[in-house]
Amino acid sequence: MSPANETALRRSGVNSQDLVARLRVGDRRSLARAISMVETGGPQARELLAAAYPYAGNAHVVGITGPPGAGKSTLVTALALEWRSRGVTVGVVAVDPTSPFTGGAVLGDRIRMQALGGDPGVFIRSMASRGRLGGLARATADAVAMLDAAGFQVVLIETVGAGQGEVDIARAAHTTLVVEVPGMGDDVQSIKAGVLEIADVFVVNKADREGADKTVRQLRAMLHLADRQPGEWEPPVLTAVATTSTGSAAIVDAATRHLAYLRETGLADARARHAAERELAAAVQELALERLRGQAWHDLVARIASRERDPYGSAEELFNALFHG
Ligand SMILES: Nc1nc2c(ncn2[C@@H]2O[C@H](COP(=O)(O)OP(=O)(O)O)[C@@H](O)[C@H]2O)c(=O)[nH]1
Ligand SMILES: [Mg+2]
Repeated sequence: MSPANETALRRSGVNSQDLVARLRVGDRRSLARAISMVETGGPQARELLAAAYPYAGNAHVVGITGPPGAGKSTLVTALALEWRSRGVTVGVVAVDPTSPFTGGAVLGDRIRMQALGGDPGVFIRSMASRGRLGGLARATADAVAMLDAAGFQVVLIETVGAGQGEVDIARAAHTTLVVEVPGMGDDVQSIKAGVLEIADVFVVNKADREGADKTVRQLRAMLHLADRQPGEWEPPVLTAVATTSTGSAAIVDAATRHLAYLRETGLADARARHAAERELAAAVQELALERLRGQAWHDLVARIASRERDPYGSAEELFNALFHG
């Protein structure tokens, strides 16, 4: 540990090894604190992630994405209850800022979610921080790692929308559920291409409404057009009424089958290697920027802006100073 890190840790009175040891034996306050620390990022977060790293990698990470109001949070609750009924522990990370987990719930949602309250086999966390270097995707992946290290067997990530940010977040998941609702339009274009690529399971929620069958047919027809190798995973299209937990068992079954498929085909290992590469690249970038952002950095930024210098030569100069200086 660098002297600067030691000072930072002493000041905050937190020892990463202790904190990880406590969250691993089920201390929820330590877990909450650890997630806050990784959300903030910086040297302390890295210490903590390093200490937790050997204990993570066991959870089945499941992303749930889809448009606002599709019923993702309600579905997360229903799925968590289903997994719990099978004796599986569940962590939840809600990235959706309008999520009822963060307080935006109508009464019915709160009542349903109370079914999860007080259960030591469930831990729900909403992501707050936006400012971290590397962004929300990194902070989310690190929060997932903490829940994973704490021993939660399934970790659910709720994200809204279909932008690049959500795709990045979904990459942290083994299995991605894409939630649609009936009446999304007759036009297949209304389903964003990016979402199609990341979907391992489609859920047509609000199947108590008119048009669910049609939406299912459209999705299946679209999936049929995709080129697939023999034996390749074909995303099932399932229906749900999240408010009554209808369809939860079939969704949990499909997610479980998808994980088995990833393991049997060796894709799970390949994904783990890809993830490791991304993590290493991100860590190198974070560390390099942190070390390089001194006075010389700001001088260079000003000179590059005025075209006195160019970014490539400047980067080389900074690196040379870092490694040989
Ligand atoms: N009719 C019906 N309403 C639902 C269903 N699932 C969720 N809702 C309602 O849809 C609204 C939005 O749900 P929420 O879970 O917050 O959606 P999110 O924005 O995707 O997380 C809430 O009022 C839910 O009670 C469903 O299957 N059928
Ligand atoms: Mg939500």
